[in-house]
Amino acid sequence: HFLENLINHPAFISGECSTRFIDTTPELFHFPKRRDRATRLLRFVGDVIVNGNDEMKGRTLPKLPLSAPLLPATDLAIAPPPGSRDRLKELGARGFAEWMRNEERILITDTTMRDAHQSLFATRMRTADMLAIAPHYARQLPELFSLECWGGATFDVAMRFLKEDPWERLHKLRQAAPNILFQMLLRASNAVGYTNYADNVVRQFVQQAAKEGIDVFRVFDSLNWVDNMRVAMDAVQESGALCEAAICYTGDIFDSSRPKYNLKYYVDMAKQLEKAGAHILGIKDMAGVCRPRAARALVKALKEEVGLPIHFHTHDTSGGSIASVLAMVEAGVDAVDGAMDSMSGLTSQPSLGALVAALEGDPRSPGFTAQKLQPFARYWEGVRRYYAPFEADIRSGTSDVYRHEMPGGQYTNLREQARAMGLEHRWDEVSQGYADVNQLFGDIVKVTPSSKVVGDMALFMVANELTPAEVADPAKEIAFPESVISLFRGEMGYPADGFPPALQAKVLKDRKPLPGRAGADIPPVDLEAARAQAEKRVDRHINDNDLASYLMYPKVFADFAEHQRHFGDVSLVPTPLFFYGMSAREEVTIEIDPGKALIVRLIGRTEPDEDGMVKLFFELNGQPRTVRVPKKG
Ligand code: 3PY
Ligand code: ZN
Repeated sequence: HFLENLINHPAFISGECSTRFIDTTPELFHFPKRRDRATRLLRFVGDVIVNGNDEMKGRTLPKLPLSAPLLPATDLAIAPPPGSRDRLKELGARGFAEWMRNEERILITDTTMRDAHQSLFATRMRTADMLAIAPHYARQLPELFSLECWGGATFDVAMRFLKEDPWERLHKLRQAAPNILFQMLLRASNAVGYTNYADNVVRQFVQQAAKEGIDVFRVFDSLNWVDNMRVAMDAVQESGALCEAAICYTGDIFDSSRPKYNLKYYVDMAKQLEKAGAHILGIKDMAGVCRPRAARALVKALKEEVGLPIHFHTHDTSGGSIASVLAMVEAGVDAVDGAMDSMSGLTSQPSLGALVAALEGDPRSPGFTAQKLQPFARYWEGVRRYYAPFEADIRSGTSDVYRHEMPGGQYTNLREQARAMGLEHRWDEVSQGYADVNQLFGDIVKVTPSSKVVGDMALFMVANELTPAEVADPAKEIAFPESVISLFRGEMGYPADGFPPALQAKVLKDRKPLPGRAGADIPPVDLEAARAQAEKRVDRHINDNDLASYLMYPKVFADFAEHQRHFGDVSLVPTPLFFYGMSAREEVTIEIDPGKALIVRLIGRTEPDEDGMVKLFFELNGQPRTVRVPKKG
């Protein structure tokens, strides 16, 4: 390697090197690192070949080999034209919001890289598949309002299951698409986790996310408690990014049997959010239960009562969401979410192609044609095939969602949880349990993390054959799941009308509920002490992004760091290889840096020896390489 580096060095070739050349040219010694990277990645590939990817255990594999998704035809040599992000830089957050309000075009968010895959295949989409198409978005779709590509469940799933760094994803996407606003979903005081964090942890997280390139933070609270949103909202406003504060839509404003979720409830909340400094008002219909008539009435009332631009988010679980989106567009909503056709429908967002086609020739048309989206839909269709084993077996929309109100982003995850507990065949009972638990809990807003608690309790009831009456019965002893105790203790905040006191007393036993906001109770974290602790735990330097990951998920982060140390940056491995390995004589390219590739060919393998080790024979860029992998189980 040294000789190779030396004879290829331009100074050596041109004869310009002195006797000190070797001492003063450190790059000649760069080979060990690269070799190490290759070794670690080959170790990972070998492990997948011999043991399979852990993530595939118990799943049905697709028919292999899978063909590569077709990218749009784009001249990537041309610089991206100015887009929404340039406008934000020019106008600032308030000016941008004003521009949104005055814009006649409907503004479009594409959720494909976040909510769509969270809702369709348990958040498993990998960075490599997003990164490949990002520069095409930048050049062909600069009219988009935003790309929702971060936050929600993507943060922990990236580290936990995909073994990749969510911050690296953001960083690389940002470089690839510098002109379109990037949007994330932030669970207010729960940040990207499942319970309230200390206020300074939430602030540190927002700061880092804004620094790494998030421009729009959609902030919501899982119980619609505005007091629990202020810390996050203030931090977003301080960062200079757009603060989109969302009301979570539940129930039906016309259902007189559930008067607490009436029009006044939402208008009051919107006014509080406006007062708290929001730049944009989000309507977050996480389950997809906002019907067209309600959509129209809601936007009309909000437009009359609040001065903010309004951004509508929904899910197509019922199959009827496009009607609600169009009703909102007619009623004057400013921005809406959708997903590229092949990533839309079912529990995901409504189809962007259908929406844009519906508005062709309309004064509110978004400024591009549905046809322009087709190459993107085709690419995502190919990508989606990679993830087939994670899809829920649902063939159609279901208007049953109006009964259970399960968020689209939770649906596939809850089915995953049910599967892991051996309860997938009892899914009907789980979904009925979900509706029952909601009533037991006092008819609450259900969105992460409150929805996760409702889901945990539903699974718990099905697994333990418990009826709602038994759960409510003070005489029946029940060891409630931890998350239920935490919810009733107020660790995720409180609904406006509190929890039902009798059940709260039963769940908490002799524990006391928190007197107010959890964040006011949790002492600030000493960030430098946490960094030192994390450094000790993972035995390497911890930067501010790593620190944010550690503060959110200490164990998940530590396990991920360990995986990284052993196997390197596996986000570089193409998705079929990552999940399904490779067969003998197959050749795969792993691009480890732009323009720098490892060409890996599997030549053959041995049976496990007496120590259970399998030898794999590869060709790496034409050179023979042997990897020894322990056969598990
Ligand atoms: C999340 O918080 O991850 C959601 O998608 C909520 O809808
Ligand atoms: Zn959603």
